[in-house]
Amino acid sequence: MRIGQGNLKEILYLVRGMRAFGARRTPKSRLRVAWLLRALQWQRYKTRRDLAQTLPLANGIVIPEDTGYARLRAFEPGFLHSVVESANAHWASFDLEGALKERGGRPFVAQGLGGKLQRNDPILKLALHPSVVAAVSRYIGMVPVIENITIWYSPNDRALENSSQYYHLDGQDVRTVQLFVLLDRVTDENGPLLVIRADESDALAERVQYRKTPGTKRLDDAVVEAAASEVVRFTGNAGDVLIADTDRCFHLGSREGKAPRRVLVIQYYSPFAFVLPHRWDRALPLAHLAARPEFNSTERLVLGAR
Ligand SMILES: O=C(O)CCC(=O)C(=O)O
Repeated sequence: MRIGQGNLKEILYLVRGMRAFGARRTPKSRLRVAWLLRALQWQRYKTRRDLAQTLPLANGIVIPEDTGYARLRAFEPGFLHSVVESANAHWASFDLEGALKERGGRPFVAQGLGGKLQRNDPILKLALHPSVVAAVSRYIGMVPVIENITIWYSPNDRALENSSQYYHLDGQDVRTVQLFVLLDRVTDENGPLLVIRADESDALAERVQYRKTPGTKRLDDAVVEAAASEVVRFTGNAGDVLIADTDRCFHLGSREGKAPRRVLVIQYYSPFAFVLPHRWDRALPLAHLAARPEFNSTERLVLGAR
């Protein structure tokens, strides 16, 4: 058998590890690799999976399997106000000018909060809220880890080729749940996040054999929108919350507009995500908190304990 250049490249990814290899596969193939990654750490997977089943769903917070997203209206406005206030206080210490200069090819800059949050910070209270953790755990199929908590600032000042301004899947795992909190009012002029429901995205990803490689990861608007019954636009007021699976739902955001946008993003996925190392506890920015006595055992797993 002749090994073509494309196959050779994939073999090299396999040599780098199952996770790097799995990240580049088509949807069904990714699921198979994901299962293998879970099987290789079976006991750790089983602990998280079994615990997920016992966490009670509450406050009507649930991520539907078919849409893969939900607007979250369960929380008291006062609580969400304190989340926005805390984000604004963190933002005040951010060197925006410096970050914009180092922006590279990204349509937004991000302030990582992972290393800065304390137990009593409303942002961490939201991230670890039992009803959020239960809903994300049930949807992902195990107690997840928090990848990071960040504030995104999108200047929306230009179109950037081959960027997240075009429809894509994140491809970090087989399911990644992002909880977005608007920090300012967002209209169609602020480059809002656009999301396609999961079942329609699944069908499209399968049809086009979607792969997260540089040449194939962005899809034309026309192709995606022809396959969708609706395009959900995450516009609204400061404190509005959307929760969405960006590994399953095609999405885009930060398109060129008339005004910037700031969003707080809490991102959850399994510790077996393709983008994490085998020792995820050494890589996750909130994992250092997992040793603190003020967190319970479920919270420690979410923070990144092994
Ligand atoms: O809202 C945006 O700017 C795009 C977000 C995005 O691509 C993502 O969450 O992966």
